[in-house]
Amino acid sequence: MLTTHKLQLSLALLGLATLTIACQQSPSTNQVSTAQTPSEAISPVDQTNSANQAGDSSVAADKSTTPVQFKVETIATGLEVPWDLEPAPDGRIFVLERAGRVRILRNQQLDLTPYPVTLENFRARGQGGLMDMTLHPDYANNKLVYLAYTVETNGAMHTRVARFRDTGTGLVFDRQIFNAEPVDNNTKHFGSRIGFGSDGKLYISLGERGKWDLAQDLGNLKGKTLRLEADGTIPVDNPFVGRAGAKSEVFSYGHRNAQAMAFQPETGLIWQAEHGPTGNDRPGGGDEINVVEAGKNYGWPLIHHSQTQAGLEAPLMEFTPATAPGGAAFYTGDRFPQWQGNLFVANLRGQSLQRFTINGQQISGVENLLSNEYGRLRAVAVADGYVYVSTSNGDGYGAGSRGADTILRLSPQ
Ligand SMILES: [Ca+2]
Repeated sequence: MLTTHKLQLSLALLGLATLTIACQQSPSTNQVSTAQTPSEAISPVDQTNSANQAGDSSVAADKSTTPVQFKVETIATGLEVPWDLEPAPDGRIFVLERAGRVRILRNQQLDLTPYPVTLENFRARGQGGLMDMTLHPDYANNKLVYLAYTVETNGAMHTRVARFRDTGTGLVFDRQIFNAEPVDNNTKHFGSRIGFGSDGKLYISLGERGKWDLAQDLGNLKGKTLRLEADGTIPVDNPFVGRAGAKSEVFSYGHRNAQAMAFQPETGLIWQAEHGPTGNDRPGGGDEINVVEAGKNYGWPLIHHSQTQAGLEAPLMEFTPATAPGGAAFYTGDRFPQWQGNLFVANLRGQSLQRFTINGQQISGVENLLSNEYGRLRAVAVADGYVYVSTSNGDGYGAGSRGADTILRLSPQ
């Protein structure tokens, strides 16, 4: 059931969004947008059943939920399912296309020639492909980057994370970091977001590959968040180290398919958004936002949507019908002071960029941006105070053809 003040929160934001649309000036650039009325109902979880839901401030007192006017520019076109946007400290942004290409965006221009990289045994098939990149915490000095992608051996696929060195003219293989074995012969629920936490450890989100019960099996890596050292070895302080029958790589479990992960700068908390069931496995919807913590069980498939059960973590917020979150990033920068510290989540089926205000470990407000204007949205990144978003209309679920995808940039109006 909905708690009263969360319901009021959603209604308050609906009102703000409507007001903003009414006040919006005519576009001064090629494409302009501002807050849109949420296209889908948002179903906050029952706060009475979650220890993490106390102490929300009222939306009316939270100025950060006020919609901000911004313009949207299309800065790159002709892309093939750009799954990740990874900003580098030198101002470049790496663009990963699912088909296996790394591209460079610099000075708002996409290099015509892909950035050379060789991915051994790489295969883009089903939901797999080249999925994510993250930079080593000391990238500025060691130029090491990590790629997550799917490989195929004997007809079976799995997720690999490998490390490369950025030479300035391409990426050169350094070493394999992780292989999500055993392999599986289906082509779905790879998860495959990667990133370094504030503790310097490498976190990997792995989907359950469509085999629900694996998410609860600590002896299997699927349906988990994993935690590794930068060289791929297993940290001795991982939560299940030494437990009989458990994989030591596991950090959290009970995940269906988390394709969005972001590290909160001020707190180091790991935020994930994951896909809920499609209707084939459980009733459709129930996409989740969670703060992922060591040793915790996020419930799939034992609980889903806003269900609760002792010992299992219910989501901070869930979305029915499905929004299908594809990427997430925290805002830091000077161009949108009102967005400082907000969490952005790009949605595929939801065709929106959601902006969440956060109070402690709670979501205190949500605003839907870009709703139904650009189709499916996959990756979101923040660089130099701008917000970058990629579309994913050519991914087989959208209406776009191969090569139909774009990168958008949000800047102050
Ligand atoms: Ca990335």
